[in-house]
Amino acid sequence: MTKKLTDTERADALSTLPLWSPVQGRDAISRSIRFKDFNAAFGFMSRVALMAEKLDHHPEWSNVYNRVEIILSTHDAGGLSERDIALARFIDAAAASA
Ligand code: HBI
Repeated sequence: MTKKLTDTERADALSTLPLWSPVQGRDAISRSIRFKDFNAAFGFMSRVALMAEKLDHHPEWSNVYNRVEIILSTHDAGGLSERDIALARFIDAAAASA
């Protein structure tokens, strides 16, 4: 069972993830990314999907053409966990090199 981050752990983690925002009313974080075109967006999603499977930790996300909206939270923990922080770091790296 994955543990939820404490308030201090969450604040510390979020301070290292400036591109992510807390979600109103949920213990979750979100990021909206715009790519140059659909091909770049979907290629990014493919990379993240493979890593999500590897981590057994999956984003809540949507895609409209070159935009991808992502929310991360750990359903098993009922909130933000280390798994979300790890996936957020991978997402930031993948988006930066898309
Ligand atoms: N992804 N975001 C998220 N949260 C979970 O709790 C989660 C998941 N992917 C797979 C997963 N849990 C499995 O461990 C459970 O569905 C068995």
